[in-house]
Amino acid sequence: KEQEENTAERTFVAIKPDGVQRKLIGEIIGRFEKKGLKLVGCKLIQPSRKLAEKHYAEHKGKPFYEGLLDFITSGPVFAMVWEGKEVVSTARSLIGLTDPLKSPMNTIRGDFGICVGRNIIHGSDSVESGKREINLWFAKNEIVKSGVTIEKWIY
Ligand code: ABT
Ligand code: MG
Repeated sequence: KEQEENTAERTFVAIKPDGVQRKLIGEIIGRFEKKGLKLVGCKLIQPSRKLAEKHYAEHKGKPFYEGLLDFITSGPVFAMVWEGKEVVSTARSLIGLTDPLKSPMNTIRGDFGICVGRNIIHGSDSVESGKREINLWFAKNEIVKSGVTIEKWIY
């Protein structure tokens, strides 16, 4: 029971076209796994313009919006769902700040990025955004059920 409560939170994480092209998928999955988070869904997907528009709806009208859509649809994206205790904020900590140059070393963006418009990876910014984004990118049957594996070495 306690274990169910600890691991129930989920977040949507996506390695953007720059991260995929730079062969960072394995490195990034490794960092999330080593932290103790659990991968419950993943796929390589070329996002449609429509999916990108829905994903970045909050930025509609901003000066960088069209360029952002061009970028995110420019190549394959590695979409993932991760599960774990406070996984939304934990994932954001592993990812770092929006601007890779301001992001500390030992974060993904701090270690691998230079430019805010090529910041390698996305992570949901709240539990609510996480639910919305997981529903947007994944069908229900593409995510494994909670509690299928027991994480007794972590919780
Ligand atoms: P995402 O994980 O992509 O949502 O990034 P994050 O939440 O850290 O930052 P936000 B503010 O959501 O940025 C979304 C994308 O827009 C890009 N961007 C943002 C710019 O290019 N210029 C800007 O001035 C701002 C604020 C960065 C993010 N993605 N990329 N690529
Ligand atoms: Mg964001």
